[in-house]
Amino acid sequence: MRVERVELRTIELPLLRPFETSFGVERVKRCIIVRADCEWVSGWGECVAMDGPWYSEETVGTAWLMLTEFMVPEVLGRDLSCGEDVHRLLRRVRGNHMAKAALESACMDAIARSREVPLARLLGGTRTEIECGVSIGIQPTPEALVETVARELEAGYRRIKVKIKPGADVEYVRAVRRRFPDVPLMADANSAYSLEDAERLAALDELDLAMIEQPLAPDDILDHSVLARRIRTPVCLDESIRSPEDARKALDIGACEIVNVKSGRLGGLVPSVRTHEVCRERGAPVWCGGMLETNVGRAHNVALASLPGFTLPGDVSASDRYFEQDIALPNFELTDHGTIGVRESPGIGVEVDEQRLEEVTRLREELRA
Ligand code: OSB
Ligand code: MG
Repeated sequence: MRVERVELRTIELPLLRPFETSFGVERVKRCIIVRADCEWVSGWGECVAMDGPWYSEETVGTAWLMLTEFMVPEVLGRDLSCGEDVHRLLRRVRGNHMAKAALESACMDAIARSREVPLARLLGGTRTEIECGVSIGIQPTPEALVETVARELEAGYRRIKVKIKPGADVEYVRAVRRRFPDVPLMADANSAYSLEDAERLAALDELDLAMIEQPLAPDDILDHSVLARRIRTPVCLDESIRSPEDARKALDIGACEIVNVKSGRLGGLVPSVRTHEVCRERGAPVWCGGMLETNVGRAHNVALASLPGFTLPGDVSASDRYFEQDIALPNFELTDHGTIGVRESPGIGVEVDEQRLEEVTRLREELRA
């Protein structure tokens, strides 16, 4: 199946609620949507790079440049039959994983559609539904956080993750734990701490957290292995794990017990599946992270989370938490037992609403073979 045309769009979609992390507040979702036209089918992908280089080095602008100058030209006119083909064509490009993942996942959707199989099955997924958690942004007060958690539990989510930063950590999480003694709870620091804060982080030990996510710097797997020995809360790595090899090394030196798998960070679905395998071989659970995706990226996440090693509820939540009107349908909805059903239609299982996409498009470029 030959890639004949690739269309890139930058879109802007207002978020229903602002989302605050240790690195800043997001109010509008600005991202790149990739459409790969391959003979008789089209595939869709989403680039999770954010406006600024706060989560990783990549931004919407750098991803646009990498895609148009170096990545799309590599795949145009090429014949693709599996995900590895795309991965191989882009192997020469170093880094820029989010840009790479966007193009790779659009091609994967096209491949799955051309074979008339769900993407989940193409990836090796075995689940029919995935367990869902929520990621709650930093709130103005512990009381406001408790109220937000109560609302999400009411909506049916089974695991609560709260964002923390110095000044909004132990006291906030403790307030949640006091009100909900049994709820599966975790905290995500997005690299806001250093090893010198070990004592502060050890104060979380008594709160019975399922894990603490990415307390230290993205490039510091080593210090995480030291921290992991000083606190009782299990460590999960997000930003630090950029390849299956990173996961292997982090697990082998005891830097973490759990890995957050995000295809944007790992450079695509192919390396995500491999990372999942590496963790599975070592008995380490993985879960699927999220980056406030539209239904295009969300559909890819749901397919990925259907793999057998995704044994913990992830940050893949229902569509109605994010946008008033998404760019693709149908929306993902929570079942009465706190899960999302894995789509059974070919490809990612959502169709892009072209009119809505046009409304929210700010920039568009078309590249042909
Ligand atoms: O660290 O997991 C993170 C969103 C943007 C950047 C980083 C992260 C997140 C989330 C949001 O936690 C999860 C979601 O999509 O709901
Ligand atoms: Mg995280």
